[in-house]
Amino acid sequence: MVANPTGEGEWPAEPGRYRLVVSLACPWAHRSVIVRRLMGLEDAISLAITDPLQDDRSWRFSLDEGGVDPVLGYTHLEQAYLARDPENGTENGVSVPAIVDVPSGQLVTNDFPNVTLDLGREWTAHQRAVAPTLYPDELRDEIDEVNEGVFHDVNNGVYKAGFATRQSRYEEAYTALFARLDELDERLENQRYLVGDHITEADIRLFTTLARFDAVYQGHFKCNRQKLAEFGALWAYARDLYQTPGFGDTVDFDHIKRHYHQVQTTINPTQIVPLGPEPSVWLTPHHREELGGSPFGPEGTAPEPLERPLRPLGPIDM
Ligand SMILES: N[C@@H](CCC(=O)N[C@@H](CS)C(=O)NCC(=O)O)C(=O)O
Repeated sequence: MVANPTGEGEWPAEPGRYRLVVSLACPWAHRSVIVRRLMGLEDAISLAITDPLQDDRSWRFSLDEGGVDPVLGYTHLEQAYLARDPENGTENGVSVPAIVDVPSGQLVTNDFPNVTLDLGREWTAHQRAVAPTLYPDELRDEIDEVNEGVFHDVNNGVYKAGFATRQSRYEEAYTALFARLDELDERLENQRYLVGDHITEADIRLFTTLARFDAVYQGHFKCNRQKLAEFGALWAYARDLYQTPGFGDTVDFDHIKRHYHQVQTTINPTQIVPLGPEPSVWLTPHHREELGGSPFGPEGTAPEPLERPLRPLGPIDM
């Protein structure tokens, strides 16, 4: 693990100093995009969006003019890893999310679970005034417990099923995944959010997998006992979050579908990208307000709507 941008030590929380590099396809990176939005850290930490399709040097900035990230001046994220450690910087791969120190061009961290916790905890002085508390002290044990099960069986579970090369491993992952989804579905029948009455880190971690479920995991990763849209509470919960500012406006189905179906050619050798599902189903009424709770806490408010989409849409998608 590399150092985190904590308030102390080598990497102080300093507005304008860091660039968050993500792929909008990646569920682990997607968490950090949501937290950055919910905390109102857009002006403090800038965002770089990679091409959803890596090349042999991994994540690249080919969506930017000239194929160069305008802030870092890099064509590939690996350059930040190598700026930090020219000898061994990429020996463990090049992954997103990554926080890069702009003045030195060095990778600060790619430790994804801590990136979101840090954005919530260490950047309080720079957050918007009415930002929610995503990891409140009194709920930490419960959030950690939920996250643990969700990580192994759901976030990572879909990958274990999808990349299994033995039938038994696939079946094991599939069984654990749907057992956990059934449990979450039941938990969410009478409560609006996973832990407490407001959105927490636990909801963000589950949401990024749910957002990809019907578009990718149920077909491409063979997680097909049923679609998310065939669950009751879980599907309504996912739509509730999607319709909350910071969630749906950070979901990019084009990047998501192209990344998995075109990059993971051992699973999808034809690289055909499915056209469905129709994204408007995410906007249907969910009626979850009837369960009480409030998304951003007693004092918190929603982040402002995005002035423009996270990335330009258009011919670049072809
Ligand atoms: N691999 C990271 C977690 C984040 C992750 O797996 N990101 C994926 C994208 S979803 C990635 O960048 N993988 C490297 C690659 O695809 O080249 C870690 O375990 O620390």
